[in-house]
Amino acid sequence: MNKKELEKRSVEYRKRILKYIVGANAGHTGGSLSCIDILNVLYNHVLNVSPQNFTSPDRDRYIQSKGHCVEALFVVLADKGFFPEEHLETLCKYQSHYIGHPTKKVNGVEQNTGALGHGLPISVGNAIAARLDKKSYRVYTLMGDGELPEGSNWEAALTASHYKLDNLCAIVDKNTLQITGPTAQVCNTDPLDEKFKSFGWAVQSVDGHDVEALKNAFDSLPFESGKPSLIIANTIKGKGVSFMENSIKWHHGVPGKEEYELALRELDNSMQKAVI
Ligand SMILES: Cc1ncc(C[n+]2csc(CCOP(=O)(O)OP(=O)(O)O)c2C)c(N)n1
Repeated sequence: MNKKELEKRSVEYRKRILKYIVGANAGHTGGSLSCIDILNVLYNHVLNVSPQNFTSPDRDRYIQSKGHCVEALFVVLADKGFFPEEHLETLCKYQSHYIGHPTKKVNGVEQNTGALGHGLPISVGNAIAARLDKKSYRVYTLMGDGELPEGSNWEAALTASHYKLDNLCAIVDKNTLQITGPTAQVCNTDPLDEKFKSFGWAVQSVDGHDVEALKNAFDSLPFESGKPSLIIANTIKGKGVSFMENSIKWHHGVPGKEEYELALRELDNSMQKAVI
């Protein structure tokens, strides 16, 4: 997909994220809107994953460690044909498999996540398995910057460089806010690039809403032979809806009727800009 097509797709995904969060009256709005451009580029440009090859041992693995932003993942999986989009009308309803965190009961979900700090360790295991099985698939995991204080991430980061896992790519959706406040105030992880480099990783920072920059970063993997790669995606929590941007309230805020209509109007306006 070219830049314009990806940008239009992102706007469409943002509208659907809001639609299903409003329908469920629950969800992680801000963090889903911050990571959706990353998921868009992953699923429409990078990953060798489809409903047809999902049981193949050769498929790429995508593990969404920031599992609370499952709405972004579900919307993209539906778009890629893993399940009919109408299924999302059952999001968070009694007995639905479409719950508030990824579960393998949903087609296309690689791992159950949601307890933060698990995606990177599981991804390291998958990347080691690829080596042992002599497979060329890549493993990708998406983390939040507020997730990084979990100690398991740093054990995994050490292990990844120890085993020279250059088939592993972690992406940090660095929207600088977490659940209770700015990440820098809750538990500062900056300077993130220096920390990961000192753990033996190769690091690139990009604008996480610039689909072209994301494509270029993913296309140049591994950043260094013999090292795991980290993409620091600088993003805005709530991106695309002005009154949701950079606001803690929207970590798991659900828009009311008027807010939803206003958000859709804004997104429709940005769709027109994306078309030109
Ligand atoms: C082990 C664990 N501790 C606490 C939580 C509760 N929790 C849910 S979201 C969140 C903040 C995560 O922040 P970040 O990773 O930056 O997410 P984003 O801002 O991208 O939504 C927390 C602490 C959790 N899901 N798992």
